[in-house]
Amino acid sequence: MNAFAPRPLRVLLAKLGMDTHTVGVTVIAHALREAGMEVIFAGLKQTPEMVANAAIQEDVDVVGISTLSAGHTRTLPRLAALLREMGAGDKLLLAGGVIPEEDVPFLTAAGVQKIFTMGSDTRDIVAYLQAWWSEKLASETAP
Ligand code: B12
Repeated sequence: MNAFAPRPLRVLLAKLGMDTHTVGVTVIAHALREAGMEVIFAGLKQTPEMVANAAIQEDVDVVGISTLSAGHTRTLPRLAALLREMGAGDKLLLAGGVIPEEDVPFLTAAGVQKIFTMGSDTRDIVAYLQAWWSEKLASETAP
């Protein structure tokens, strides 16, 4: 890597609770890796505490949760709160999967910055992350 090039975006992907739908998270992991991002998969059956700890230990920029079996209105706000409490509120918290539209305002108010529901185009997800990362790098290097 060019010493002057920005470091790649680091993303932690995980699934919370008993949700064992793995296709979406696998598709996202491949798409982000193909776009040059570093992707770590924390695995299935994680708790919000496990994910928050892994996010800090792995020093990721983004935490992405894939959720298809409900429970997201309980687990995602808990994860957002833990990240804030642990001083990691600057990490981007994303979620995707089967999330009813009516839950979106509640989740965004609780600290999930962006939600990509069923049928989202992976190119839109990559573009969103690239734009967020460029903005973050620009704000970090601004005089
Ligand atoms: C395949 C499937 C299964 C397979 C899973 C196999 C596997 N290893 O993944 C099997 C048969 C095992 C299964 C089991 C069950 N399933 Co199922 N399953 C599905 C199905 C048909 C497709 C899911 C899928 O793979 N989609 C393809 C991927 C590519 O799409 P995706 O995951 O949505 O991901 C996209 C976006 O959501 C987004 N995204 C997803 N994750 C992330 C993460 C991030 C960070 C980002 C940015 C974006 C993102 O980007 C992706 C690309 O567009 C859905 C119906 C559906 N149409 O979604 C039901 C569905 C999810 N299942 C459902 C249910 C109820 C179950 C069971 C409870 C059934 C049962 N009674 O046993 C169990 C639960 C098992 C468990 N413990 O979790 C319900 C969930 C209902 C709900 N949430 O309210 C659904 C919606 C079916 C329905 N209409 O009722 N299932």
